[in-house]
Amino acid sequence: MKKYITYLGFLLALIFTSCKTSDGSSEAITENTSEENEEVNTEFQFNRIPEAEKTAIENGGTLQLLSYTTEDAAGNKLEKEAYVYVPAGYDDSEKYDIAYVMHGGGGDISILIGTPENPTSLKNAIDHQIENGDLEPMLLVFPSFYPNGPDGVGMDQVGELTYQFQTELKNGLIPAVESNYSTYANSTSATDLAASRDHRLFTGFSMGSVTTWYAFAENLDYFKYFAPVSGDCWALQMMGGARQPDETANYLADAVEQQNYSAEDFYVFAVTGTEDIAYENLSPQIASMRNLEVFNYGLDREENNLYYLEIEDAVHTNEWYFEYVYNFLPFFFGK
Ligand code: FER
Repeated sequence: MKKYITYLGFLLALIFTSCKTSDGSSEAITENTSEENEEVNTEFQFNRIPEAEKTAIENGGTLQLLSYTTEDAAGNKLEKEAYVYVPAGYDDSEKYDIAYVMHGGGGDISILIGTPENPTSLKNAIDHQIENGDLEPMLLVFPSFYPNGPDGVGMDQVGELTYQFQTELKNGLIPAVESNYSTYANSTSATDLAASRDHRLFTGFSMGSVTTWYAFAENLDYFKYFAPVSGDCWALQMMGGARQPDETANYLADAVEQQNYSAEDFYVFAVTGTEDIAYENLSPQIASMRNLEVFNYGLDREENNLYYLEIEDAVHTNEWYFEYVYNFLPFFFGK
């Protein structure tokens, strides 16, 4: 009988610890994994952006418009722009971590970060995190995969544009940004960009997440970190994460090998909400990835290379993306 009660208690404790709080945040769960009762965090500690951190600080970072010339896949010349978030106190003699951040379908270079006159709450929150010391001063780049804006571009073309963007990213955008701003790249040669990949993140929301999976498959030599949010990999087909999860996972695993990298050379932090329209597309893909040897699930950045954060009740909006960015930037580039 006593044994039975102990077992029941254990079950109840299990159920209790897996409950999520109703405000969408989740509590860290610790479990005993070894004889020595070593505590291992198995769940990410997610924090909402405090309201006070959505408002502007004095002397925060600046948004600078960068113009660059590049080529599309057919070799046609493109004149493009991106916003660059430059942290307060930026000093050309220092080296900065850098994130490339891609908007979703219909978006543009200001939809996520705003403009110098009208910054978004994401821009303000990043200013606060750097001012508070939660985040090292870093650069963030906000480009667009649209060559000439979103007008008249259909869904079928958008997928193709997120793929084509990989050429521009490597040959046009990264060299333009990193020859103007001081990063860990000593020059914008392919060798120096690859040598500094530990200091570079690609992230995006929705179609920006589709772009992020392509960056993983095509530009792993320039990026170690990836945060695909609320969007699956479309390399095999549109919504491939839902329609061909195993094949999509295999494609990503093969891409690691084909680019001459291995399990310890990347970390993918995927996020979505349980009420997000992309939840049904991303979840099966991540589940299939977890079955493959190259992907090691967990939060230890030394031991693991894949994590999937699912936020209870969160939906498919830029505002939820801001909440996720606020959480994973310190995970990668915190003090
Ligand atoms: C997804 C990936 C991208 C998804 C939607 C999108 C529904 C893009 C939508 C849009 O830009 O309108 O997995 O799931």
